[in-house]
Amino acid sequence: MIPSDTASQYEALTPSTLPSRLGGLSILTNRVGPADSWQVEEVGDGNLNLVFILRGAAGAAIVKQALPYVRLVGESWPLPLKRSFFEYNALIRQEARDPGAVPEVWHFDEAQAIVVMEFLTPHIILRHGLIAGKRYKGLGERLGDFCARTLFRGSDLSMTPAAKKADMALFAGNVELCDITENLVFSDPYFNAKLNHHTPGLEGAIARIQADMALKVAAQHLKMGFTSQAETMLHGDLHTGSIMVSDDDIRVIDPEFATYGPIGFDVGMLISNFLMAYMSQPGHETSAGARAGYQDWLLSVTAAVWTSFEAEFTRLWREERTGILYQATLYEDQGHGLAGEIARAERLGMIWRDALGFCGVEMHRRILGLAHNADFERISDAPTRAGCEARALALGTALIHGRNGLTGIPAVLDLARRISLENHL
Ligand code: SR1
Ligand code: MG
Repeated sequence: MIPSDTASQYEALTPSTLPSRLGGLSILTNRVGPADSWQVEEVGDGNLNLVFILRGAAGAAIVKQALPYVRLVGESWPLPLKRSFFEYNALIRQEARDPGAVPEVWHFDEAQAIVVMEFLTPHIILRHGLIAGKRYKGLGERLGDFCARTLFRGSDLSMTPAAKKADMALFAGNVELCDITENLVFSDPYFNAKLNHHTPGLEGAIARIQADMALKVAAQHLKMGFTSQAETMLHGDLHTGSIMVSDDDIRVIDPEFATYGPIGFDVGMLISNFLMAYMSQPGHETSAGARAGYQDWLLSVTAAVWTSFEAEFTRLWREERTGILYQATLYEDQGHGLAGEIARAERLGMIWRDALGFCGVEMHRRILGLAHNADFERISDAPTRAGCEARALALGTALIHGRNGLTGIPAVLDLARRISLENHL
């Protein structure tokens, strides 16, 4: 059942109250040690929640608690605690659909909007690693597999109609977080919205975007896809800040924006964030061209996300197509396996075109809207930052306009390489 908000019982944790409030949880005392050994640190640097690292005599844990408002903005923007319920439900489904991809969930308290999870160490947020110029083996491949498994297995290609419809109904309750995406991603960048902000020097690039009527039409076509193509359970906020990495492990975190939506949404958001990391690199290099090799690596990761997604989606299509869509009874069982393959290729083409559009709007909103990316924000020299951001904006526009004509990932990489050499201020 979708919870109503239980704000009357709710109380935000603090490092000093956490041991007395959670010290009775046997899952924590068993795995972390007795509460009198706990040391607690609040480390949340995201836009919405409290995140505590809890260390004790026997181990460590993460305690994540939703706040009743948007942390980035403050109490003037209330946000329901029930997002924690959607995060918990998404995490357990992602674990079932792609075992080992997300942190292990140890405990969920709906009234207090708390999820207690495994502490990932020595992991860091992927975005921080990309800013530092670190490479991670198998990164794009693992993330492409994650997208294919969670998106295929959460859809009518795989689930029973009853289970899929029940999950659609459940995640349809995540209204307020969808509302954030609907406004911040698909509308705000295309007019002078109240919460927008930008690097000085981008005014010309912004004027071009906001005067581009075809772009405003395309953004709303994409928004309609997001609101109405209830194809699968999305992560809903799959950027490089929602991924934790170590040298030999990759995990996806923070699915509180989970909702039913188009398969291409998560794939497009993810690719977008790698392409923004690519465009931001000149702002992080210590001498001109020092990050060129690293930029090539980022493009290879971008390519691997798509090619691995495509390959794993294809495998699942051939081996696990147990849902009500494109049934084997219509194709393979009639000796029409070729039709099944044509249907798969056409479906992947639709996902690809959707993904390119979502990729473009994500680029625009991370530079023009409320919530920016550290990839650009950490560039201290404003003219350099503006130059990098203007190239990313131009790439976003080209992807949205060109989404029906860009026939494969090599064409996208060529476009990114070309725009990275141009001045778009
Ligand atoms: C008000 S929340 C802004 C952004 O932070 C989250 O991580 C999502 O990306 C959201 O759009
Ligand atoms: Mg998040």
